Amino acid sequence: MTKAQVVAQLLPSTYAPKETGASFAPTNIALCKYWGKRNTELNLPATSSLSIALPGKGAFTKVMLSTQAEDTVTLNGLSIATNTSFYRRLTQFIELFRKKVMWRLHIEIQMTIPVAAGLASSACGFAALTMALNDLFQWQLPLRDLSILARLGSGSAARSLWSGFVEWHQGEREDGMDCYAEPLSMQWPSLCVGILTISQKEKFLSSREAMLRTVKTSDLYRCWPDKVQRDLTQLKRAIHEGDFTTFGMTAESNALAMHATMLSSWPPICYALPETLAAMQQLWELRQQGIEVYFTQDAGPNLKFLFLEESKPLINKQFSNLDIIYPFKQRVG
Ligand code: 2P0
Repeated sequence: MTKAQVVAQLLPSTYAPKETGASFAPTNIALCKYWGKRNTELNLPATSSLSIALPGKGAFTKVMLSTQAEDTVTLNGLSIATNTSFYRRLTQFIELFRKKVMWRLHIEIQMTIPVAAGLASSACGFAALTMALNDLFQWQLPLRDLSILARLGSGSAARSLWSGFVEWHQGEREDGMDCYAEPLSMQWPSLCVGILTISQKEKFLSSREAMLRTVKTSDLYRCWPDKVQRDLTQLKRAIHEGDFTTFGMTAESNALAMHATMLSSWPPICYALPETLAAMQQLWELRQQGIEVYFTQDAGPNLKFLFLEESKPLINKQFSNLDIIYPFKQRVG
């Protein structure tokens, strides 16, 4: 099954562009991670996952028909060269939807987060692009179908179409038609996410490569699918009951287990920097003092803290440079 075959199943048989399409997609932080694929062509994950969207942090994307000989892309106002992997990844995705050769596009992306520093820039990037294309080509597809299309660009993009908690179902079908995300209805207004930026440098190894290597070489990876299943159930129960201790503990343990599978890969993969470990130690000390704060970490050295509003003053005292976000109180775009 190819991407083009999936696209053909979902899109209307004929469609035509209007002048401009635009959309915003928030970035998402996984509380139960996606790590490993059952199908690399369609980005079908080995397990389900669960995330939280970060309002105000993400991608604003505009797509326009262009008269240029090839597609053009700008990122935060700067033109992207055609020989970069960023350009190639985007235009390969666009190619899936181009009915007529003369439909050349100009794509303008404004990111409010650093690109490729483990803050899920590809997730919000491909989600915003998919929704902007839906607007441009007037497909009028439901979000569930757009989630499937966004996944073809980047797995975690399947989760970036909504605010709040989002679950991405692993599905079983070979064509991935049952592998989409959907939002959970539960809200948690006092929940805070604090971003501790340790480095904004581009990661040394892409998530895509790192996942492949982990699945191929890590002995610990065999335990991962069972761990995810348990964590997912536990997280959903904790969200439902407002049980912050179980929520934080499960998210932190899930992230640490994912990084353990990477450390046990060969060659080993370690996204943490010395400052990452120092911050973890500092956070664990705070917890020993009775302050409920947990962390999660993605494919980069930065940490995302999870805590409730009531703990904010004490946490801010120790970590004065935290960028604090209220996922359920702020406007999405
Ligand atoms: C996640 N990450 O669940 C996990 C946790 C990074 C660590 O999804 O190959 O950029 O495009 O499907 O989506 C990053 O992986 O990988 C990711 P592809 P993607 O958020």
